[in-house]
Amino acid sequence: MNGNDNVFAMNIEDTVAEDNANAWYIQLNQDGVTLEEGKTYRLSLDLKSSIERKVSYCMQEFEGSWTNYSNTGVVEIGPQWKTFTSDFTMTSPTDTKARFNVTMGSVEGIRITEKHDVYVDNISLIEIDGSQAGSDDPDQPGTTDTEDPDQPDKPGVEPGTEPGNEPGDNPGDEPLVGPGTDDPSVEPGTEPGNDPGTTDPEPEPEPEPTPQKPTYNPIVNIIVPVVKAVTRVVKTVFSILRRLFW
Ligand SMILES: [Ca+2]
Repeated sequence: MNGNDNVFAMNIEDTVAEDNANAWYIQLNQDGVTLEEGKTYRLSLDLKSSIERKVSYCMQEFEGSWTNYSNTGVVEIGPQWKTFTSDFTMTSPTDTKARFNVTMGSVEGIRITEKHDVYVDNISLIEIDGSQAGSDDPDQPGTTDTEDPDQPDKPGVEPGTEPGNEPGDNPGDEPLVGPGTDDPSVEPGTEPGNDPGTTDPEPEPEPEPTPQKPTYNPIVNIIVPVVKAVTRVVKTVFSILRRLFW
């Protein structure tokens, strides 16, 4: 792991897992985020990777059903920065310990053994007026990505085509932080996803977002600098992986 220019950078040698359920082996997490029922939020972050690969990100329930609150999922990234922005309405009961995550393991079960770097920057979550949400269709919360205008040579991902945007038919509805592994050698307590007793691999289908009455609350920054707070967590996870697999 090495960072520069206040960018989170993760050096990955092997994503280890052979299945998507253990894609969380490599993950950037921020816990303790409050999402209030009925409010609409705009989640945004910048991602790139030294190789073409897939990662996923979302705001989700911590443990329980691992509900994917933001309806976001897998995105394709590469050497050029991409900005991903998704508006979503919190349709579940207010959660004061929601988790933001960027999942960098074997997303979609694709194991990567090529050494590479994943970079994350400018993570933000703000409350917005529901009428400002990026999609007119409440069934399809908008997820868009924006290329760096200085480097426009990379093909984009069409908004709405990423898995995870449509509830009900894709892995985005699966817990992106898996209920974990049956491998008893993974230390309990260091990664909450590995407790087999607390999770259900088949979470409840998410209720469809409902249009919200416009609210006029000021925009509130909820996540400010995530990177420093989570670096230690990722280091811990990574050190566990190293002990287990190298
Ligand atoms: Ca930064």
